[in-house]
This record gives sequence, structure tokens and C-alpha cells, in this order.
Amino acid sequence: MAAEIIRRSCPTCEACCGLQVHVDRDTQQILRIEGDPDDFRSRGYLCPKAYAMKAVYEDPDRLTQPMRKRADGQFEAISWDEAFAYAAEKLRPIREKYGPQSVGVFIGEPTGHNLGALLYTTLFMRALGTPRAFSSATMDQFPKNVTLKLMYGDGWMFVIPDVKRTDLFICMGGNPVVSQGSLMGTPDVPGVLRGIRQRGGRVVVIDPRRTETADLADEHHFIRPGTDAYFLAAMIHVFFEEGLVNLGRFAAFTDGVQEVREICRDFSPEAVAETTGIAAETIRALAREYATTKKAALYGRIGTCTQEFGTLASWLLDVAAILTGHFDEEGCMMFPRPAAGQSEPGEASAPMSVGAYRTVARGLPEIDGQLPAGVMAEEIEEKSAGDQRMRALLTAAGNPVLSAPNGDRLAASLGELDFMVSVDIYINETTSHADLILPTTVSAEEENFDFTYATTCSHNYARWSPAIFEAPAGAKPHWEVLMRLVEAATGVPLEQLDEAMVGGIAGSVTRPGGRCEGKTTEELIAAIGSERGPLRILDLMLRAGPYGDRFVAGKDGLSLRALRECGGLVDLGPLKPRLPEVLKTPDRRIPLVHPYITADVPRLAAALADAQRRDRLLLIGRRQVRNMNSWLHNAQVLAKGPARCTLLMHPDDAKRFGLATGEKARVRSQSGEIVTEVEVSDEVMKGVVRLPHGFGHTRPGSRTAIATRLQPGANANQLTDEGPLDVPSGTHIANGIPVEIARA
Ligand SMILES: Nc1nc2c(c(=O)[nH]1)N[C@H]1C(S)=C(S)[C@@H](COP(=O)(O)OP(=O)(O)OC[C@H]3O[C@@H](n4cnc5c(=O)[nH]c(N)nc54)[C@H](O)[C@@H]3O)O[C@H]1N2
Ligand SMILES: Nc1nc2c(c(=O)[nH]1)N[C@H]1C(S)=C(S)[C@@H](COP(=O)(O)OP(=O)(O)OC[C@H]3O[C@@H](n4cnc5c(=O)[nH]c(N)nc54)[C@H](O)[C@@H]3O)O[C@H]1N2
Ligand code: SF4
Ligand SMILES: [Mo]
Repeated sequence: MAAEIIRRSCPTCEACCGLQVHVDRDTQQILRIEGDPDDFRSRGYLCPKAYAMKAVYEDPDRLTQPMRKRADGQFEAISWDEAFAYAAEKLRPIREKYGPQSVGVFIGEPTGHNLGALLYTTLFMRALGTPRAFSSATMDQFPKNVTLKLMYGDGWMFVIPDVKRTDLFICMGGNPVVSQGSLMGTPDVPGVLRGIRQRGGRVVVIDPRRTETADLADEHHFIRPGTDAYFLAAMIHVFFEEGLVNLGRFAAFTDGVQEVREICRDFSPEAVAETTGIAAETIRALAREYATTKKAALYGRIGTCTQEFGTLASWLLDVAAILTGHFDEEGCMMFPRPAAGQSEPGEASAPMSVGAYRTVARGLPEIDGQLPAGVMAEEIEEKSAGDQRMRALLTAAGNPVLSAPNGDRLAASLGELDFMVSVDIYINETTSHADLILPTTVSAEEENFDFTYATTCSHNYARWSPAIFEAPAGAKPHWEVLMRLVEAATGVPLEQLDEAMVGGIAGSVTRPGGRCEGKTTEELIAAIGSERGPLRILDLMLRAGPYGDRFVAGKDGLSLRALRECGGLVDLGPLKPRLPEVLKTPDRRIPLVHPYITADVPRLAAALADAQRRDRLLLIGRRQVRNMNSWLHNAQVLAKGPARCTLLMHPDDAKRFGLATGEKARVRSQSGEIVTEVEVSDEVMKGVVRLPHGFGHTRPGSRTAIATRLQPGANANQLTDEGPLDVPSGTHIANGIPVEIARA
């Protein structure tokens, strides 16, 4: 047996832990997966989902050939040539007759974990030229993108808690002990939180549930779902009232302090205590502790984004940090400096686009290129979108029937499409509606680079990972499938698109003032070679990047070759202050108050009284260690054990509805109804119920036998209403949904 150990990063979540993968080359098997003690980031840590890579690689349900739907609704395997010819035959006439906007696109979460998928998705979207662009972002972090764009000029330059060096970590609406941290890329979150306390620091959790993170914290406060903006405004109110505002070096490039004071004047701790469920004195004490602790990080995630006031909450988190000097400083909220994928300080940034395209059914504006994911159905339906309807849909690594609002309506509308293609590895709740499914190679068969997650890490690093096995002959990587699909739809050859992308990047770094000024585009392209695909683009980005050799002979620096030669992982040091250099706002200053954001304040003020209502039961989300959104339930090793799709409910509420653990409840919202098992626990706030998303593997047509057998569950997003939005960002409300409950 030819056993071998391959070191690579785990492709399954943002932590990107280092793994040692034990393989048998002869049988092409992954024997076992262990944490890599030599990885300076994760030091041997891993979670059960490290096995996802093996489970997916071995899964007999995973597709390895293109599948075409026959007239009888069954899928049949076809060749790649047939597949792309079929796509061309269907997509071209639709685009020609009805225009590029008649073809919609949905991009899903796993895209962020795959270098090729990520780099080429941008090109894919541009080449298709459709404004009907949807993604998981509007069920996730889009309020952050909007805030970042307006305050700092770059919507994708995330600000991350410096958790390893902070003395006070305030965690709102995130459960990093389970999710392993999102927009805070840090392996072994439990260890890191313990570390804060061991050095005398404190961890405070603000969450409608006493979470696994709260269990490791010094303090936990229940907050009513959707009320974080009130809580944060009240903290800021206290900063002004008690003389705790201290901008330090930020005073030189920050505007709008007095306007913030005005906005927060009416939101005193006393005014919001009833609404938030947090006592005024607690808010005051936290505000004081935060303002006076030098290294303090105020962090907010999903619970503060996918809620009624996601943009205001995201904005106020940053405002609170800037006003008290807890921004861009060690131990506070900081900007990573990745080796690739971020524009250079000083580079111009286009203004945020709003309303360049409006949806047909509801007239909703595109916001920085995104439309709310939940409007796909109404854009397809003839009765709401008429002649201007979306006629074709391309999904790539997404399962919006389970991940976006009102899955039943979306599933029904997919049947009204003239044509649907899914780039995906399973026949599932979404892709089963496609006319054509195009599978891709999987992580075990691909070289990778932690592209996205090095831009959201709490310690700068670069990581290249080798492929474990060679892909079987004929298998295609995600990037190539996307490009061939564009070729089929538009007639523009892959080679031409690829050249244009590489030429564009090389041109931008060789122009005057660029990082490789003095070199020519041709020289750069000659140096990175002619092999198509993401690796030479990565090489170009690395070499022209902040740690690169700038294509200067004999100069040390990062390159693809250097990474391969050193084993893949490079420590680029702790996060460092980057402001004001990285500001890309038009005047290179920070507008604390931007009219686009603050236009939503009256809506917040008007909702204060409504938010005090105690008669409503509010549904929130729930992540669990062995799930990854909707797509890992077909892995036996992760799906085994008791049913996980349970509705957590406070004992007082359970009593009110006459329900006990293990009994079934009927949960109804404005958009639908599901039946699910109840789990009674006082870890959830009274008046709040909590359900995980990504379940509901019960639809006919899917081919995920293990998921359906072991963890069918119910679709939480049947209860998510596509109507109401966090207005400034067009993000859906997945937390704080009014529901009614009855015994089933
Ligand atoms: N109610 C509620 N809804 C939510 C959330 C919530 O908290 N509550 N969270 C939201 C968030 S944050 C997100 S990111 C979204 C996620 O929602 P989606 O972006 O829709 O992602 P998944 O549900 O994980 O589906 C991933 C799809 O990618 C496919 N896939 C997996 N690996 C590969 C691969 O290597 N190649 C290809 N081509 N395909 C692959 C899977 O088969 C599956 O179809 O869900 C959102 N929905
Ligand atoms: N195991 C696992 N890990 C994952 C994923 C997964 O599905 N499974 N998904 C990945 C993805 S795509 C993402 S985006 C990240 C998300 O990462 P996190 O944001 O850490 O995810 P959640 O565990 O959903 O945490 C959200 C928390 O917000 C709380 N909450 C709900 N409503 C409110 C509110 O109104 N206010 C406040 N303050 N809190 C509220 C919930 O109780 C919950 O504890 O996780 C990633 N990691
Ligand atoms: S924490 Fe995330 S990166 Fe680490 S082993 Fe688990 S799934 Fe993989
Ligand atoms: Mo996400």
C-alpha cells in the first residue's frame, strides 16, 4: 500500500484549518484526515467537518458526468460536447430574442472556497452581462458590503476582530464556537476565546440564545431579535453623554461626529431597554467597559446582518468602534492585508451603484450589482413579471430552494423557466429543476489557494494547497465549466475571455503608479505562462501583490512557485493598522454619516414601539457543527445521529402552546408553514424560537439518499418571507420572523 500524507487546508469553512490527509495512491482513497500540528494557524485543531472533503469525494450520489433531463423528467448522463451544444442551442436564442437580462444567475456559497470558481465567477457575470444577478450574499453579509463601500470606499475590504490580541471581545449575532467564525477567519475559536480570558480579558455575548459561544464567555445578554441597532445607538448615546468619545488619529480624516450624536440622542439606554430586552444599566456598563478597554473588539455577524435593520446595525458597529478609538488598532477591529485579491491603497474605486437595474415585479433596485435572492421567483413568474420575465436561470454551487426565502414558491417558479442550468455536484432541491446539470471536480482533485478567507482572517497568511488526487479524465473544474457555459450562451470563446482577464490584470499593475510599473503586460504574461485557468492568474496577483517579487529577477517575494516550494503556508504577520492609506472614498475621508445609510434611521425610530410588542413570537436561525448550510447532509459521517432540525423553544412558550420536547409543532409565517419537532430549552429567550436552515430534504426528484433518510428535516426558509428587506442593502430577514405555533 502506498500510503502518503498530503498537507493542505480544509476547504469547508472560513477557518481553513491545516489538515494532514492520509491517502492510498493505489486505491485512490483518503484513509483518514488529521489536524496538522505544524500548521502555525490551526496547530492540529480540526472539527468533524474536516471529513467533508473525503465524504464528498467518495459519495456515490455525487455527479461526475453532465446530466440532461429527458421528456419523462428523468436525468440521463451525456457527454460534455453534447452538454455544451445543448446549452448553446437553448441559451443563445433566449439571449438573442429577449436580451441578456432574460438570463438570471445565482451564485452560491461554496464558490468562496474554490480559487478557480471565485476568480472566474466575476468574469462569468461580466461576460453574460446580465443585471439579474443573485447570490447568497443577500442572505448573508450584504449589509456589511454596503457599509464598507460607503464608509471606506471598498465593499469587499472586510474589517475583522483581532481576536488573538483583544482584551474584550463583544460578540453580537455570531456563534463562532459553532460556525468556526465568519468574517473573523480563525481556527480553534474555543481555544482563542479561552486565551482571551486566560490573559485577563473578557468575552461578552449578545444573542437571543445562550449559545455555545456564550457558554465560554464571561457574560451573556439575551437581546430581542432585530433590535441590535437600538442597542448600539444606545451605546453610542452613552459615549457622548459620558465624554467617552475619543477619535484619536481618526479625527484627522473622519467627518460627521456631531451628526452621529444627533442621530443617537433619542436612543438612550432607557429608551431602548424595553425594546432590546437589555437593562439600561447593563447597556451603560458595557458602553463604559468597551470605551475604556484599550484593546476591545465589537463584532457582529449573521444575527446583526440578516435582520430588519441589518445595515444600520452593521454601520453602528463601525461607528461605535471609530468613535472610541477601537478601529484599525491592535486588539480591535482591523483590516487584513491579503497576498492577493485586494486593490492597492490609492486605487480609484467606482461609486456604489444603486438602481442601475430594477426588478420587473417589484421595481427593487440593484445594489452594487446584487438583487435580493428571494425575488427570483417573482421575476420568473409570468403573472408578476409578464413579458420582461426571467426566462433562463444559471445556478452555480447554490441551493436557493433551501437557502433563499420561500422555497416552495421558488421551486414552483423554476418550472416556468424556458431553460435552467446548474453547475453543481448533486441533484438536489434546486438542481433537480434544471434541464442540464454540469458537475465539477471537487476539492480533493484540485489545487487551491485560500483566496477569500485570507481577506477575512484575524492574522495575515497565504496558503496554497496541493490536489490530493488527479481528476479523472474528462472531469472539468468549476472555472472551466463556467467559461464553457458563457461560450455556449454568447459564442465568445473561452480563450478570448481568459486572455482578456489576464491582460486586464497585467495591464492594471503595469500602468503608471501600478505595482509593476516599468514592466510591460507582455513581460508579465510571458512570466506566468500560457496554461489557462486560475493558477497563472493567482501567480500574477501574488507576484504583483503587496508581498510579491513584482517580477523583478532575484527579488524575494511571494509567487506560486515560492508557495509550492515552501509547502504552501506562509505567515504574513499580525494585522497592522492600514488607515487612512487604504481609504478609497472619493475624498479619502471616512463619512461617519452617509445619507444613503442614515435615510433608514426614521424607519428604525418608527419601529421602536412595534419592537416592544411581547405578544409576537419571533423565529431566528441556528447553525450546528455538523451542517454546512444545505449541502453536507448527504455525508453519512456528518448526518448520523439524532434529528437535528428541531425548533428550540423556551419552557414558558412550550407550556403556552402545550408542547414538549419530541412533539411536533406546526410553525406558520406570512410566507408558509412547516411541521417540525420541538426541543424545549431555556437557552433560548422567551418569545423566540430557533430553527436551523438547510434542511427539508424531502422534495421529490432529489438524489441525496442519505440526507433524505437521515436528516430530512423541514425547510426553515419556507418561513422566510421574500417581501420585507433590510432596505439599504436589499438583504432578506432570516432572523426575527413573526411566526405562529400550534401543535401538529
Ligand atoms: N434561514 C436561513 N437561511 C439562510 C441562512 C441562515 O442563517 N438562515 N444563511 C445564509 C447563508 S449565510 C448562506 S452563505 C447561504 C448558503 O446557501 P447556498 O449558497 O445556496 O449554499 P448551500 O445551501 O450550501 O448549497 C451549496 C450548493 O453547492 C453545491 N456544491 C458544493 N460543493 C460544490 C463544488 O465543489 N462544486 C460545485 N459546482 N458545487 C458544489 C451543493 O451541491 C449545493 O447545491 O444560505 C443562506 N440561507
Ligand atoms: N457548522 C457550520 N458552520 C458554518 C456554517 C454552517 O452552516 N454550519 N455556515 C457558514 C456560513 S455560510 C456563515 S455566513 C457563517 C455564519 O456565522 P455565524 O454568524 O457565527 O452563524 P450563526 O451560528 O448562524 O450565528 C448567528 C447568531 O445570531 C443569533 N441571532 C439571531 N438573531 C439575532 C439578532 O437579532 N441579534 C443578535 N444579536 N443575535 C441574533 C443567533 O442566535 C446565532 O447565535 O457560518 C459559517 N460556518
Ligand atoms: S473548523 Fe472549518 S476549516 Fe477547520 S476542520 Fe472544521 S470545517 Fe474544516
Ligand atoms: Mo454565509
